[in-house]
Amino acid sequence: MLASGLLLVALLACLSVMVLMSVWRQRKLGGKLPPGPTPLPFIGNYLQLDTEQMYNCLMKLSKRYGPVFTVHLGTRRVVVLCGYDAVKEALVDQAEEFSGRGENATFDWLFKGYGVVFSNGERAKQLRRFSITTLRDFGVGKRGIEERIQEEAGFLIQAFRDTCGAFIDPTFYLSRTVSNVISSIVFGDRFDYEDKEFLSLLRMMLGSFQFTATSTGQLYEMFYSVMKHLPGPQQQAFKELQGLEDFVARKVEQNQRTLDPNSPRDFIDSFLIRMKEEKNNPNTEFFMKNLVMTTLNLFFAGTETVSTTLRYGFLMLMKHPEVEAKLHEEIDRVIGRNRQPKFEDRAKMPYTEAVIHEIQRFGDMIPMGVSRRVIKDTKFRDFFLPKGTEVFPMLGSVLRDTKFFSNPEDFNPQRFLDDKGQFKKSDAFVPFSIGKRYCFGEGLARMELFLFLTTILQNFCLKSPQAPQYIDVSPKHVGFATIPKTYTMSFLAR
Ligand code: D3G
Repeated sequence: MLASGLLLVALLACLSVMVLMSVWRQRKLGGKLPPGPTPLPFIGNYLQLDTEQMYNCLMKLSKRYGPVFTVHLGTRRVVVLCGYDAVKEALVDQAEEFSGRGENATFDWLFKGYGVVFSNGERAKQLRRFSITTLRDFGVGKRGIEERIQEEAGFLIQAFRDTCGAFIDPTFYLSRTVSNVISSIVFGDRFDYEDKEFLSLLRMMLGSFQFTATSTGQLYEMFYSVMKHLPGPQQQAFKELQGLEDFVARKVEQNQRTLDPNSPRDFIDSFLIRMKEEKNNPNTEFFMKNLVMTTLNLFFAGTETVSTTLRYGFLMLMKHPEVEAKLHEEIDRVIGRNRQPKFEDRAKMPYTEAVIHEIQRFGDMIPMGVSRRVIKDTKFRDFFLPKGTEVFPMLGSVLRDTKFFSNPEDFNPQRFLDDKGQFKKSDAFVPFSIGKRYCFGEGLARMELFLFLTTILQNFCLKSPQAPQYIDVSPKHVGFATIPKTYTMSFLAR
């Protein structure tokens, strides 16, 4: 009895010392966590949030608590950064501290910390460096990939011609074309547009990407530890992600059987060769799991983001026919009808450049960013963020920051032009994020957006079954991603 009493006192004393020490450490670092609504046990701030519109709810909270505040998504403590200043001060001015990766419950179900996108520390660093170098080796940023994109654009034009002006849902036309560019790099070849397996992979990417944007997808971000065991749409998303992993794993096996260490055919081969080189390094990050997951990262991110942007872009252009007309004019004047667009043309096409920027700004592909994490105890403004704190850089709030973009809810390419009609950069244009973990596919994405958009408009007029005033460009879902409403359109040969 006495012994257990003493043990209890000792335990309590220990606990108090630990609490005091952590308070003292916080004081020493100056300040405390950013303010925010009081969380309840387990559900956090669930009662203050609406999973149908997480972005809007968080922005509403920032009106009350300021541009830097704390929110609890279930048991996840997240610091939210709103507006250009807060996001830039964190991701750029304190780049090292904010370079960790936070959670994405849906994708983490599959990736479990492996691969280049959803990983941390030395793993993320090594895989990022390898990915960038290897993409370059396979022509990214050079003529090689430009020619591949031009060729693929040619196949898309033919596919649209074959529709003979019928109204179609452009989703898979665009995703097949976009996906074939990254597929050529990671798998060494494009898929045939009639390939049934290809279409099923594209459905799996679209399905799981859309899920992260839905209300259930955002609810899953809060309560994944319970929901992963329950029936619901999340199980379908898991099936799709698993299907994608299985496909990549089969591709890797095929490559292994036919590998020539002296001449890598694709990203997978290059990774296999690096695995051999490092097989005696006990700390290597170049092993099978990272190979499969990194390849899937590139395949997925390289497909879904650009193709969703183009799909949203066409809807915006049909809503604003005067913008489409000016694009046609610039394309006819600078490129003409008799040769394929090339990336160099961009320098002479400020209007097109402005439209692409406005499509990306308005489209707001990843509104809350891919979540980050501070990798050490961090003093930020007057606050203290303990090591490991998750951070949401609200990219959408930067893309709509009124200090940079007036009437940000309007689609207006003029905002990216000066009074002489020259292209005007904006520091708040951050669809690829900023800082140490910005999107390293940015260069490839920009080249694809320019070449696909100009080649399509060189050959077609866009036609909606609805009059412009009835076209709804508000998103279908906003969660991890922004997803445009489903629609049909026709491509009329010019
Ligand atoms: C999704 C699934 C696997 N790997 C990457 C993604 C993804 C979607 C959007 C982005 O990454 C941002 N680059």
